[in-house]
Amino acid sequence: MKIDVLTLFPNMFEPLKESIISRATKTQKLEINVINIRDFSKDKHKKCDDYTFGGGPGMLMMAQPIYDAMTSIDGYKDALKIYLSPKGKTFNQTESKRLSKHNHLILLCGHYEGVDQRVIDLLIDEEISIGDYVLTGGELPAMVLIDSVSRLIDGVLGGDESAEIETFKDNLLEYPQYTKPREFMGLSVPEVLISGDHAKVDKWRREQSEKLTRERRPDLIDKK
Ligand code: 4G4
Repeated sequence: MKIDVLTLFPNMFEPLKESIISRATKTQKLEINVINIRDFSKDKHKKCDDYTFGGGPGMLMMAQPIYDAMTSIDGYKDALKIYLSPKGKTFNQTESKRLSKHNHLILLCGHYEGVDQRVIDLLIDEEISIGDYVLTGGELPAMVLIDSVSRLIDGVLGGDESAEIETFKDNLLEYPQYTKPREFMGLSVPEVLISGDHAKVDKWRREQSEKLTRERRPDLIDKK
């Protein structure tokens, strides 16, 4: 998969050079391209924001630098073009799976009060939000989306790293897990997990998942 990111703050994407995502780019399962919108400003001071028509506080990102940055990307017409915005459809694991099936994503990160509406009308296919809270920019949401989608691409996770994690599988939260030692600070690993009885282990995990989901996320039970 190829992911292009349009941003005024390209340095915010440095963390993607770490760990699993970095390995995926090295093995060419994933190509991430960060494009600085400021490079496309036609203004002598590289200005990319301005006041809003109709008044009100705050600045908006101007249409022209974003439009030129977007249309400079090879194959942009066929890519899925996403704007990260608090007004978007809420992201979840189902949406992540859907996006992971695309060959080419382009992510537009807004700053200040967002972008000129004409950029959205002309170029954007989908507005996506990572949750009901406001951030200073779309960069962290873009990185959340990249991380979540990347780990679903074939070959990005290694042998011991499973993409089919238990949380949200069957719309249930994951059961508690334990590793060595058997006792820590007076707390023991539940007896059933060291019994060696796989059927009993499966039953216990299922019950724990259902109890936790009922207590913490009754909305997920309603979804089932
Ligand atoms: C677009 C419009 C996304 C982008 C306004 C972006 C939260 C999310 C932004 C803004 C964002 C989210 C400055 C309000 C950038 N905040 N929940 N901020 N704002 O996915």
